[in-house]
Amino acid sequence: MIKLYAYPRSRSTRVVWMLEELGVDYEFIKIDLMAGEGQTSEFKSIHPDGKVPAIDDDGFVLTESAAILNYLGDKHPGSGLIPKAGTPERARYDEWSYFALTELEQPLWTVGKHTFVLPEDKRVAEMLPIAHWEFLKACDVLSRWLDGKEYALGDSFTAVDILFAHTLRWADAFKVPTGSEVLDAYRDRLSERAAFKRVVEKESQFS
Ligand SMILES: N[C@@H](CCC(=O)N[C@@H](CS)C(=O)NCC(=O)O)C(=O)O
Repeated sequence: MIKLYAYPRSRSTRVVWMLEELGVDYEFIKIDLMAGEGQTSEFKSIHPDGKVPAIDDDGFVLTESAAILNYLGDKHPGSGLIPKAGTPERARYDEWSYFALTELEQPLWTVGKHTFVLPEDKRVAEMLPIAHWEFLKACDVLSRWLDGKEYALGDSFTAVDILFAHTLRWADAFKVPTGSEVLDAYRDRLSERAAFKRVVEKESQFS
């Protein structure tokens, strides 16, 4: 069974969501980041940077949330959660996945880090206006792409929707507006999925 090293409402939520969409059995192993469990030498032998998520699939250890989604999707090609490699659909999937991580998540995480994540003496308040501006710029691009679409790649839900919806839910939790009714409706629509409700239930058991 896949072991998932996770902490509720962190980037490991993306992997919980993927596993719930796939209907794959997994063991949720809580790494209490707030209690410093990420920094033990035991956990660092799994994730060298002491972060979540990480998975152990029968001895194969993998980190980085998006890479884990791709690995799981490729392992279950019948799920349709990731387009087949070597197709234009996969290229489009990759394009928007990289956008999610580098254009959308990055400025939002900068806001998070310099508002509540980093120790107070490492926070730089002057970075916040530019990070907000960059996030809104990325939201505008995504909003125009999603307008009129049910999902990021069109008619069917894929793992890139997990990256987007999770990031947009973080924005909501961080009280950072997207400036887009399209994005807010998309986030709320995806949060209604049965698999996501199971994610909330699972994480509540470990909160
Ligand atoms: N790029 C990594 C980022 C992982 C990451 O930063 N995880 C956070 C939780 S959301 C973490 O474990 N932080 C603990 C720490 O920085 O010590 C991914 O997407 O998996």
